[in-house]
Amino acid sequence: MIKCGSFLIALLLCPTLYLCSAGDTLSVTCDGNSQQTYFKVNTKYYFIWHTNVSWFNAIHICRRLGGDLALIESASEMQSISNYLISQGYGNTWLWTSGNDLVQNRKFLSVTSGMPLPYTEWSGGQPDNAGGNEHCVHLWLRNNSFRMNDWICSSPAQVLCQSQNHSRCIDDYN
Ligand SMILES: [Ca+2]
Repeated sequence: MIKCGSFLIALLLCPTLYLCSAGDTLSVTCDGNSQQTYFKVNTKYYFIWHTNVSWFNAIHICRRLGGDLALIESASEMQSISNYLISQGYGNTWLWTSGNDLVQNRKFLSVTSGMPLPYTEWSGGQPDNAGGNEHCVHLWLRNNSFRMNDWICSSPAQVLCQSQNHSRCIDDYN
């Protein structure tokens, strides 16, 4: 398979872009920061930030490295991520995602899309807004699958970032 790492390489190696298929990793470099490698799971590319940080810090880390906090959009995506995390030994890891109900309690939006979460897979009894202070969504392993939980946004967790969907919006300057 030919991996098109840049537009120039694509032009040189791929007479038509249809001959190129996406690889299993994606390298992104932003604004002089070190290159970040994303891995492919199902249809999206992700990376995990392995330092525990607040949800607010997590947003900026993903953006700084060319991504966004993960937005899980379907049961298949949730299951694929869960399988991957388990296979890679992340069973004790909590990971921030883009979901939050900071604007309105119990109305969960994605800071990545600005839209209501299209899919949720809460672990048992969640979201419970324990202590009235849980407004950010992370993943944790419960009953052999990674599921969602609302948690305190300032608490420290690792971060699941996804690559940005540059085709989501269209710039039209006409
Ligand atoms: Ca909770």
